[in-house]
Amino acid sequence: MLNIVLFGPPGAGKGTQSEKLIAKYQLVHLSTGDILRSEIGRGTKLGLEAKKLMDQGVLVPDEVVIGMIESKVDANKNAKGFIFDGFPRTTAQAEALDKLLKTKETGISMMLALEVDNEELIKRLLNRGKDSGRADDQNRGVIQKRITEYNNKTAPLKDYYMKQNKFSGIKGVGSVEEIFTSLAETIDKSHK
Ligand code: B4P
Repeated sequence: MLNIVLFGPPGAGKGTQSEKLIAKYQLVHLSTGDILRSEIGRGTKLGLEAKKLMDQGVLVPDEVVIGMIESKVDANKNAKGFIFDGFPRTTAQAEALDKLLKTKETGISMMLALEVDNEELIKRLLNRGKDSGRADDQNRGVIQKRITEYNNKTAPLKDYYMKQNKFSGIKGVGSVEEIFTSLAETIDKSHK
């Protein structure tokens, strides 16, 4: 199986690149952000609770997102592999993911990290906020909070995957096509 963790700060282009990667490698896309937004859209209890946190730019509790990922992995038993987009975001989530994949006799193949500077991230997210309707993209303070959450809780995962020799950093600034080419080259090199 080819199981990729697509990593990077908010607005790094994880969702954008995931779409292209799933088409090329026929992987199942698991985005915790998309799953949470779908819960919000349906007005579920989980969605209502998640919305309060997401609108403030803080992470949703680990047990909630871990449970969501477990049920999605279980629902896709015949998948050739997965792209985990926006998950894991904390060490507890990374450990839970390793444990879950082990029970399926598989594991993470690699972490691909999109590297983008703060100024570019803020510009992209404010720009998306103009027409996306996403409350978390419309306020500079909330965007800054998401970046701080990333630096405090998510960035340490770089070490977690580096220790396992699974980390690759990719320049995330440039055209969507250029970045996709770099990602595909890195995947093809390590997964023949
Ligand atoms: P997410 O939905 O994961 O979103 P994101 O980090 O904001 O965006 P992404 O990196 O996917 O960027 P995109 O491609 O869209 O998270 C939202 C919230 O959900 C979190 O703050 C948190 O509260 C909660 N959450 C989600 N997962 C969680 C977890 N595991 N644990 C706890 N809480 C969780 O790109 C952004 C913009 O840039 C787009 O407008 C795009 O068009 C543009 N763009 C992309 N590539 C570009 C390029 N090369 N050049 C110029 N612009 C580009």
